[in-house]
Amino acid sequence: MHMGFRWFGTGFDKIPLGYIRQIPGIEGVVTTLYDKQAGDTWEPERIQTLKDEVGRHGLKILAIESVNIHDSIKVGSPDRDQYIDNYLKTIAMLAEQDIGLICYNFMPVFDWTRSDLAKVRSDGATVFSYDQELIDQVDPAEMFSKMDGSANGYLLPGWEPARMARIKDLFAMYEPVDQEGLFNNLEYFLKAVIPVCEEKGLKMAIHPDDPAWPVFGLPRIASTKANLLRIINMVDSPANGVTVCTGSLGSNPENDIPGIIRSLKGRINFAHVRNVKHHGPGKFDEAAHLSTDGSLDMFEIMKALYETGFNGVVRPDHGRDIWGEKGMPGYGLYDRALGIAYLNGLWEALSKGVGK
Ligand code: DNO
Repeated sequence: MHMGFRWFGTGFDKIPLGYIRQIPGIEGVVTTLYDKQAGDTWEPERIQTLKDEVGRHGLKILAIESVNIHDSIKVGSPDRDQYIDNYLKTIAMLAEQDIGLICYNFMPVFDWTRSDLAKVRSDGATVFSYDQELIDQVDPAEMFSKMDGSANGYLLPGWEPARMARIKDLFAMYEPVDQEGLFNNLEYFLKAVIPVCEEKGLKMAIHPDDPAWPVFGLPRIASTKANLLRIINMVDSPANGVTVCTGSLGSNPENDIPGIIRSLKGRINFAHVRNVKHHGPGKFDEAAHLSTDGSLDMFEIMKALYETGFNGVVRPDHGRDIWGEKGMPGYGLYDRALGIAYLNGLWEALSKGVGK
């Protein structure tokens, strides 16, 4: 297991790399060129500068999260090949600098969605929360200002203002795309990209839908065990893998996460490990990583990873805002560092035979 911490880059993230370096057991960061738009080609100099900056702090780039996919690829428009071509160039340039993992998603219009970015808990911490009834009352076009207005001045991942400004056009663009259409467009993309990944020694890891069901009537294709198996079988290669995001998959209590991990054996290229607390259908709050703070059994999750021989990159995920920190919602330092300490503890116990 290689432990990482998501860091959005200088100018976007206020957590110093030197602080990240002090988290016990940390190996590197999961990062990106945050100013790049979906469809752009990444320049080698920019990648090199990022790598050098991270390296100066004794850290590695463990993964790129994300190289976002242009909507033309997701929709299957005639101009998609040009954007796939740009993606292939970016893959080649990342691989050239020994970066071996890309996390991406194939969600239409919205990446992750929440109804509240700062729900106050009984312990005084704030967390992300989701309530389908509240989401059903929101006009999708208002969604961006709602999210942006409670982001503490940060740019939220997956909520690029330039894209969100075109939200009505985006909805129109996805109008003809149903679930099967989206599956087909993903398959077309993977068939073009995975052979190049194999050649260059880089792995792809699709991120599950968050929450794990369709929102605003848009199709979603990465939210169940059956769908994830279908995706990895589209191109049967270790380079075509999954990001097991326990919080995203775990938003749906019907998803048995240890079972999903076992059935994806060998094809989990990245793990985001966090907890959620269910409050009934379509309703959940995020939680501290600890099992007893939420509804997921984190020991069983780590055990499934351990027993299936997982040796990939892991990162903690959204944390609570605690101890007065007003960071990027979900991405503060303190609670995610606590999450790492806990996950490392579980892993050490597993590697010493506890629970056998
Ligand atoms: C949200 C994240 C997502 C994730 C992308 C991967 O906090 O989990 O934005 O990074 O879906 O492409």
